[in-house]
Amino acid sequence: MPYCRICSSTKLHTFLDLGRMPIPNGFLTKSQLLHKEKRYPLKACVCTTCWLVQLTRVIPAEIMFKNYVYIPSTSTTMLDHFESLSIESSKKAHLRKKNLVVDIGSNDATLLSYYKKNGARILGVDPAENLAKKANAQGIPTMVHYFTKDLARRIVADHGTAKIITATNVIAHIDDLHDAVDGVRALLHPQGLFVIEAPYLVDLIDNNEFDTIYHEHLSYFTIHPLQRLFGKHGLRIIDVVKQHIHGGSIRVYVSHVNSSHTTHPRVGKFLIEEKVKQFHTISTYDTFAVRISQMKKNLVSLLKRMKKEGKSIIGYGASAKGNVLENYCAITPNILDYIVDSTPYKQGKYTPGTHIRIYPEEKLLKDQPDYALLTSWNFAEEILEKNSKYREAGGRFIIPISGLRIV
Ligand code: JHZ
Repeated sequence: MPYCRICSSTKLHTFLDLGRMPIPNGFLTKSQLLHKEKRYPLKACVCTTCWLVQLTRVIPAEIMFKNYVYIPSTSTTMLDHFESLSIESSKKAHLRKKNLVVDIGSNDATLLSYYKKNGARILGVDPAENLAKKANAQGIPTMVHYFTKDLARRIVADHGTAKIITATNVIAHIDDLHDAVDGVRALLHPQGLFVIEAPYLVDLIDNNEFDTIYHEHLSYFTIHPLQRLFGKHGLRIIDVVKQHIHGGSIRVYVSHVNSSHTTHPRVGKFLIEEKVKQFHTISTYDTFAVRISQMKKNLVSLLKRMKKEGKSIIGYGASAKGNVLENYCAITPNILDYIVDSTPYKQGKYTPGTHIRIYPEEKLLKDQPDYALLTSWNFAEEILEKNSKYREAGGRFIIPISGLRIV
């Protein structure tokens, strides 16, 4: 990436190299294990002009998103989260029945279904053919498409402007942010709200959540570069609300510059805090990289010691971030006997790069291994609670991120 995606500066400082890895959701069937997998460099840099953190290299989107295996709807945490997002945003945007809501990266339409329940007109946009097919079959109109300015104009011509546009965990996936934000501007009702959610870079760095850095996530946001981005396109951040989800995220509300929405004082507070916490200083990023390589050493030595003592270990959660952790730390079937995961699309397959077999969650209680490495650590509360029987019978979870610990 020779230029910053937001401000076009060439002043990019590379601070993290996680090595060469396959794409994070590139799960394999048994027969695909025989073929050589394609690996891509995974490096992060920071722009020292607008302080956007980004990957140094962009993998073509078609390789990653045409057929997508991640769905949010198998988690009750995600269902509750999306329901509360729909309630909060509807209130802020004064959403009325028959107003249009468009979700960019609508996945299996979980979020849109809450707006539909409340009488809004809804439209999903997602490039994943398999997920769009499922959503359309469930009565949620979904266009198989990337969100672009051209598409936004087509939607306006066919459906009118949108009172709410949502983009949860998708803005980080977009390479041409200027075109997409121009599209938002064209599609957004004069008093409408664009609502994005993305992992917050401050939490990512503070809690050493390096496994959120993977090929799908091209950018890692603080408010500062986002404000610069929206300002260039006649849009304004009116509020930022911290979210617990995915290790710490930001929900950012954006309106037209001239809308009647007032800007919440929280926005200014986020901007000040990011400066105070030295997110505009290169050493913050360099020291993060040093901590990550130490974390790797600590985790690998713990797992190796447990294996030496004859303990059985499995993985919990075939998440994309789990695949980053396993590839970076070379955690293979020599260490993890298998992984359990609730996603039907992943079960029966093997993890990219490390080739660990994935089974349904029930196998954990049946086999009662000594330890489960919680690679979906961002759902620790939900997963620990649902597996209380495993823990009562002596099973332990190893939580690798945000301070290595055993619970
Ligand atoms: P999870 C995804 O990343 C993909 P991933 C995407 N790129 C993105 O931006 C982030 O989310 C935010 C399983 N699980 O959400 C389901 C159980 O097995 O951390 C999932 O495979 N049992 C769009 O893949 C995985 O864990 C459970 O009880 O890193 C969680 O994946 C629960 C709650 C989850 O995201």
